[in-house]
Amino acid sequence: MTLPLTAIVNARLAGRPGLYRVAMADGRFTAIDAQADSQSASADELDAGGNLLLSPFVEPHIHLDAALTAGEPRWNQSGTLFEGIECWGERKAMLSRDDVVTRAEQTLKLFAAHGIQYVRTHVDVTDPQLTALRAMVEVRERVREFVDLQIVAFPQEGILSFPGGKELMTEAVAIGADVIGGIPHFEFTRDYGVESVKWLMDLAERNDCLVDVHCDEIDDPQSRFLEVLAAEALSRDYGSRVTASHTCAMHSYDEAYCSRLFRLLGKSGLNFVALPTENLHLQGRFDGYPKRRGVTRVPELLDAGLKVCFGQDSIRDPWYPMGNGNLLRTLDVGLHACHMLGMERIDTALEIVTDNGAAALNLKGYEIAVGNPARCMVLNGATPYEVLLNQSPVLASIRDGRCLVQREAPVHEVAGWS
Ligand code: 17E
Ligand code: FE2
Repeated sequence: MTLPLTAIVNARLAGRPGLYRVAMADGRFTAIDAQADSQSASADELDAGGNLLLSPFVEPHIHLDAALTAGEPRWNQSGTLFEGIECWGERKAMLSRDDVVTRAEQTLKLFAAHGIQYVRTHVDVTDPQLTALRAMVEVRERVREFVDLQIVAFPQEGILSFPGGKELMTEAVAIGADVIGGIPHFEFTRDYGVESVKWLMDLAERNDCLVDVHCDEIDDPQSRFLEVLAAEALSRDYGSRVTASHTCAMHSYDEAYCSRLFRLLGKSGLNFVALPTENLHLQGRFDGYPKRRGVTRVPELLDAGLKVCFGQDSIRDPWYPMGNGNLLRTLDVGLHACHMLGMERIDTALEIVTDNGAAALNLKGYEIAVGNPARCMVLNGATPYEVLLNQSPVLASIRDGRCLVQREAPVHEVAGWS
């Protein structure tokens, strides 16, 4: 472990002109002062070099139980969600505690190296042994020094459509899941889907848990479980604690339906997670040309005042063979897929992978502010635009006053080319 820092100097803060000195002690921020000029850093200070200092990245949606299993026991040939679920069913039968702990920790280490300090993982609980869920509860403790981990009880094969589904969800909460999940679009019938959403909201309320539902991850414009989730959240006054993940079908809804839906969404105050790399890959698979992108209506949701964050969803698993832990890659893809390269969108783009993720996870004390835990990262660039252009891994990640990651900015010299 590195020695604690006393300050970060020459930092740029989002939306504020000039350079700042951010002081810390005992793992918390103690002062944030504007600097008149650039300063040199002493041995226990970090020089941000005029780059952006932000709160850490938040990964709001990853399946750590399946991470790093791509190709085991076979590759997903069709690239559909459904073949992914079949491949995973075969791999799931081979899970052990050590297997899950090893792969989850390898993945979290990769995330931490990219400035992520908060992670929400979905863990499949349609397993009578709950092997992965039990292992993940252990992992949550083992990694505490490096990342905060939230665990979602995720019923991959359904709550009503899987034998003992309700009992397994209930047991997962008793074992230590933080968040209640669901998958209404994959239940056998529309009625099961509706009932599953009501049932999981009851479970969440009873146990004072957050909610994060895989909702309408399908190119079927008739998949309308988001309205059910939003109405349930509204009537229970639970909206800020509820997240709708994927909502791909919204890409295929017609405008008249969306205009009614958005009225409800605005009232409910739900959080949204879009998974652009994953859903570009999985959706549109039943289309000829033109092929749908399958990414939810991100700019429209943001303009309606709702919080949307981006997650990676998968890292080398039965659904998606790629992924490197760098949320800036996911952000870049998402901004392209959603027509969000206008300068106003670029200026606020980093909020999607920081503040909006923190809202979905209901994080407290996340901001860089006096009294909060001294957690932050230095990005390679003085502005969001520069950060997006550079596409470089974070230059530093600081957690509770200690430097977890520090690296040089990549150089772009070409030998002999002056
Ligand atoms: N399971 C699911 O239902 N959808 C996904 N995108 C992944 C797992 C990765
Ligand atoms: Fe997912």
